[in-house]
Amino acid sequence: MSTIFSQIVEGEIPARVVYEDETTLAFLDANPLAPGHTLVVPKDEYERLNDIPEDVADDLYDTIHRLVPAVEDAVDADASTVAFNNGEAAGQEVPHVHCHIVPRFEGDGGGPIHAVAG
Ligand code: IU
Repeated sequence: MSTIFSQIVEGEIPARVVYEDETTLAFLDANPLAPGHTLVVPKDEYERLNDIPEDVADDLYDTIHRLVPAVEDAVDADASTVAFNNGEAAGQEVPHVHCHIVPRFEGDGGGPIHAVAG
């Protein structure tokens, strides 16, 4: 059975896609912790970070690297929390690697967003 994020990749479930290339997709989180909260995923399904082959990991990092400033600019954020919940005990709910880009604002009181979760 494919993950909900694979279904988004396949266009079977709607999402607000903000970036797409051959190997990665980025879309707005359905339950944002802040305006502009974005998830970046590899299009192929891997459960944990270390399941990802190196070439795909490189592509994923490139997309994150490109999107962090774009997301911050889009919502005029001061900074961002960029995080993976890697494994169930760490709060990973969807077993398909995803990077959270959570815009942060001076004085938002969110601390480091311990356990990034909706
Ligand atoms: P986590 O790191 O696995 O806990 O994060 C899962 C995220 O996926 C969480 O922020 C949810 O709001 C988000 N999400 C989503 O954007 N769309 C969905 O259909 C589902 C979860 I299910």
